[in-house]
Amino acid sequence: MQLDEHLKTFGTEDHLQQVIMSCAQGVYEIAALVHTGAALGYAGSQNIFGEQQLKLDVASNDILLKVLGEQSLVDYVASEEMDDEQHLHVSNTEEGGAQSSGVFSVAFDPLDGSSLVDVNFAVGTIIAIYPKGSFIGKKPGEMHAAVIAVYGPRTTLFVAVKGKGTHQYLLTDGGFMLQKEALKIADEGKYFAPGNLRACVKNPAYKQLVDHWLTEQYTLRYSGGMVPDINHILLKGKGVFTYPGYMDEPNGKLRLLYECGTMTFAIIEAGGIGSDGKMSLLDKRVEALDQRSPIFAGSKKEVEKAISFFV
Ligand code: P6P
Repeated sequence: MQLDEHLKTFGTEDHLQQVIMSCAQGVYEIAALVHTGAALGYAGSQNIFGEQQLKLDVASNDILLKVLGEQSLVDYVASEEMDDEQHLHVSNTEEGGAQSSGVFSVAFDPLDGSSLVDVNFAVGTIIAIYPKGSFIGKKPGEMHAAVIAVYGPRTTLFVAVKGKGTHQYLLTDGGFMLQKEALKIADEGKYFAPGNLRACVKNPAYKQLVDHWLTEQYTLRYSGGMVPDINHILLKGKGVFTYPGYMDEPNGKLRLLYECGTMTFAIIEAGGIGSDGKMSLLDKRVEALDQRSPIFAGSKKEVEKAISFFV
């Protein structure tokens, strides 16, 4: 079943479906870039985090800005590769104000883990569809949907719609076709994806947690790409992904708006949980576009167990 047909089967609102399909078009074009080796090398610029941008980062960002810019339904856009959010389709009102036709605001990490492309590891695109308006002050729990692409041996797409579950689609010659409907994450499962192991040196709680996983003979599944690592949990239906803070970065490396909130939304729609160690990431308010957050996400009991080492 085609993506657009499947979205209709669970009553996806028409305007939301249109934006999801625009995101899917963007993913289709980014996949072509990633898989054909176009746009390799450095762009000669830095993003808001001071990270050197790859030509692939900039090209992927431009693709999403294009497909979303063509959508009159999009109000604000924000990207990990841009310094600030952009207000689209703004027209001046007779009273001298500004208004937009947009209905949704869309935040994205156009190519998460892009530095892994040159070693041919899987990477991904993370897209969050929020209600209209600025992202500042919003919470990931307000999202309408998440669209998450995995560029690996195959290109696959997760679409999670609020209250309607998380579903996987495979890019075929005939477009995105339903592969797995209503993914389910069990409460327990012995896979672990331990990000930022460097923190073990100064954070004994993390060292004890890793020792627990080793003692209990958990299976390590960590690639350094958040999207493929969480893809593994979603498709195997169990496991835990962690990226805690550390001394000089108490909130860790991953961004609430562009990565942690969106990935958690898809995990929760599949029956898992996602926390910063103290609260659900869906309830964590976006105070700044570049806000970072620790993340513990996946099987409910595995996440709770992991967090228990830090209290
Ligand atoms: P580390 C990729 O650069 C990324 O943003 C996430 O996709 C991934 O989970 C994390 O960083 C990996 O970080 O410190 O293990 O390189």
